[in-house]
Amino acid sequence: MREEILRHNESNHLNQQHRFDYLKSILEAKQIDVESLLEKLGDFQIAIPSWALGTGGTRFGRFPGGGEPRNLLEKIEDVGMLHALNRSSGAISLHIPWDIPDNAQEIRELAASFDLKFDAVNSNTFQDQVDQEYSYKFGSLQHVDSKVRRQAVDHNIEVIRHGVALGSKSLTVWLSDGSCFPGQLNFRKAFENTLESLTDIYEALPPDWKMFVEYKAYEPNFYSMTVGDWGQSLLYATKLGKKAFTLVDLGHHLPNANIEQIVALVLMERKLGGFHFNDSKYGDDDLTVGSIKPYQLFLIFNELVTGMDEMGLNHATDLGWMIDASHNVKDPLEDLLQSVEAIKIAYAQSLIIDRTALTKAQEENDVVLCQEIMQEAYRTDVRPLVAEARKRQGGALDPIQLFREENVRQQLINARGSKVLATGL
Ligand SMILES: [Mn+2]
Repeated sequence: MREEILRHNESNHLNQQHRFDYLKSILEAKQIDVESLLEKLGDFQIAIPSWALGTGGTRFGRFPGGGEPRNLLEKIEDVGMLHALNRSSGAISLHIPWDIPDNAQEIRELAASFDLKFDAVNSNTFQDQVDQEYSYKFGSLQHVDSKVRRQAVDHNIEVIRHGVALGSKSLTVWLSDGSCFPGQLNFRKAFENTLESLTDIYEALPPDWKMFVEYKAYEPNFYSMTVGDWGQSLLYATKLGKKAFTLVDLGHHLPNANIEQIVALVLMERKLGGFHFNDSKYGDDDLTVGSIKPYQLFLIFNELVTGMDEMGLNHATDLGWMIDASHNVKDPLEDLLQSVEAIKIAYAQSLIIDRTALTKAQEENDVVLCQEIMQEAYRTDVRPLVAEARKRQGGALDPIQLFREENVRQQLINARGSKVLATGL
């Protein structure tokens, strides 16, 4: 891909130069250090989930597009290709048991050859696997039967073992546990069982690992979820200890929730561990990041950047950044390129907010000026800046254009076939 990228960048050079020079002059007039922005953008990496590389589906159907990765090796190749194009997807997040690394050494070497790291490993107790003894129909870590809870705990510990073999440093636990009807569940017992099970898993974590407790408001359970919102997640994370954190998935809130405020407060408590990026119109739609509510994404990044700066945290390394999206009408690889781009744009916009002026306007209760300052940053077209950072890291100025110019999808179909199905959602 190296030569193709150079050729592509050469042919897009003039257009990029005009746009970048124009933006640079605007930013420099505001005393913004453009070189420092480019450096931060270059460092910022977003992990790709192994389950988003195939076409997603709904309970009504799935319409695969062909050339999907048939195994973990091919999934790593796909993420490697994305990372070569955008130099911003330098990690992969695995879901066990959908992607069990049979030969960890081989998998690690392949990933390293693409300059990829292993982000959080994800456990799965929301489905029954063919060889498992007890069913998760009525929950896993919360279950009334201790034998079911033990099985779910053991699975999580096995996932940690796979993660250790790959060099991962975190475990994400998302539970579908809850209840569908009033009266079905004793809420306090379900919480206590879950906490006890999570404690068993927590104790199996290596010292330098983090545990992310992901919450979700509803689905698959529709009356109650045992980790239903940020408050419950924070409660578990606080009781578990300093290696446990809340994970925010943008699609896991009730409609119109003020996610940026949740992010600000959980971060303030030093309990924000990571992010699952996606976008939604109605619920857990898992749509492309930034496709529906880009302003909300920008407001979230505003809280992340200002909070992390005040706490002395490193934007690129101190929180886990991951995409969690999947749907059925786009080429999954093009979709992931769009999602990563949307995240970087929101991040770049949040870096150019005039914070001194905003703080002053807040202290003077100048509501109009506060909005002006926020929207001045949001309405600045930072795409040439993001592209410049990508080019300097060796990526393509326009990754999607190059993906199409090189007929990558057709090449994948030729190599893998048109009727293959990736494991996952
Ligand atoms: Mn998620």
